[in-house]
Amino acid sequence: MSHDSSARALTALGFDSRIRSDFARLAGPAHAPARVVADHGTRLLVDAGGGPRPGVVRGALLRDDRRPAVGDWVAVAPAEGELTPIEALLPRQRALVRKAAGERTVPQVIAAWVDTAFVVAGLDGDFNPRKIERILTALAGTGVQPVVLLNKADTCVDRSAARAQLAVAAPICFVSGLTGEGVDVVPTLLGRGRTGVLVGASGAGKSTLINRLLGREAQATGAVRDGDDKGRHTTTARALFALPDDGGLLIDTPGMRELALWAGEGEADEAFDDIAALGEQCRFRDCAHGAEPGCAIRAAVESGALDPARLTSYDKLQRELAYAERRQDEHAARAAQSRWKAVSTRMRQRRNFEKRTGGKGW
Ligand SMILES: Nc1nc2c(ncn2[C@@H]2O[C@H](COP(=O)(O)OP(=O)(O)O)[C@@H](O)[C@H]2O)c(=O)[nH]1
Ligand SMILES: [Mg+2]
Ligand SMILES: [Zn+2]
Repeated sequence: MSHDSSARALTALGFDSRIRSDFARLAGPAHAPARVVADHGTRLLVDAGGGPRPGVVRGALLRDDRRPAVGDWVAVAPAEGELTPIEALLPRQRALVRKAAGERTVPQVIAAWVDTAFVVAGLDGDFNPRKIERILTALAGTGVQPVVLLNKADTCVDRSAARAQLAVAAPICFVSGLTGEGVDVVPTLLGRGRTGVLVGASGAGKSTLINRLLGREAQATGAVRDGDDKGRHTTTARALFALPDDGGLLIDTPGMRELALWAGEGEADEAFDDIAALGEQCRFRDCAHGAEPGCAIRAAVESGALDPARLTSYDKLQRELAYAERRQDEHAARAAQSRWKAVSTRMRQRRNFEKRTGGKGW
């Protein structure tokens, strides 16, 4: 591959002037910049502009808390046989992080260098507006732009009722990975070199959306797992895909229950895991642990199982977090509104362009 076409491929992968200067500062003369495009658990795939290659981490990157994640920019050495040595991690930006539930392990980076997080929720039996709101709260202040994709719109009879259940500032789009309806919002929002990530519960239809956008069965979906052709797909836990026609880059993730641990909430949960777990058992979901009947936290204090002083510091921390979230939310709401205006204009322009050119688009 020529130097030029490899440089073009890197730009399409999201390489920009900022990454270039970090790379120049941190890499050696034999290194090349590359992006981590898949994490198969034991093996990472990296792309230096010539397509995905198996990579192997070296030196300090062998430490758990230094392991590159999907989306990361790294410096790689010339390939040794099949394997490309990954020798430096460029300073990570806009990463989505979670902690393994209940354990004191290193935070797990879900995706790095993310511009837009598409929060996918299925409009079928499991539709849970509170869960969507929790994810959006966790995203506030990360610098990642949130967009809600209400998927399986083909199964939804009353869209305005579904929308009315969601009290969020982020743009809300109805899509169907099954029929393809509305899915062009993803490449329209991203565009060349920009990175999105699909997050949301397992079964929401993330992998179906990816496959629809790519026009091929790149990721295994729930339907295939139950089918009779098991093993046809190798499930890739996390992977970054280039959308056709410079539609940007999209990362698929497996479903996660632990999403509430992102961003600012993580600190409180770490020190007060036990109290948070008790709170889940209160009779009312919005229990303030005051005079409400069936409050599991107050019961624990009364039985002596929970030190009232710890409850007091937990309350204090919760109030501080809620305050910080409100401030971030106002900021996020304003940013989302102005960005959404720009996006609707771009979508309109693109539709008009396609009408004029007769292109079938997405
Ligand atoms: N009716 C309908 N079903 C869908 C749609 N998208 C996905 N599904 C189904 O939902 C299930 C889970 O999809 P999958 O993509 O594996 O979800 P993931 O766990 O979020 O990746 C599968 O059985 C899909 O066929 C959709 O737009 N409409
Ligand atoms: Mg999936
Ligand atoms: Zn309570």
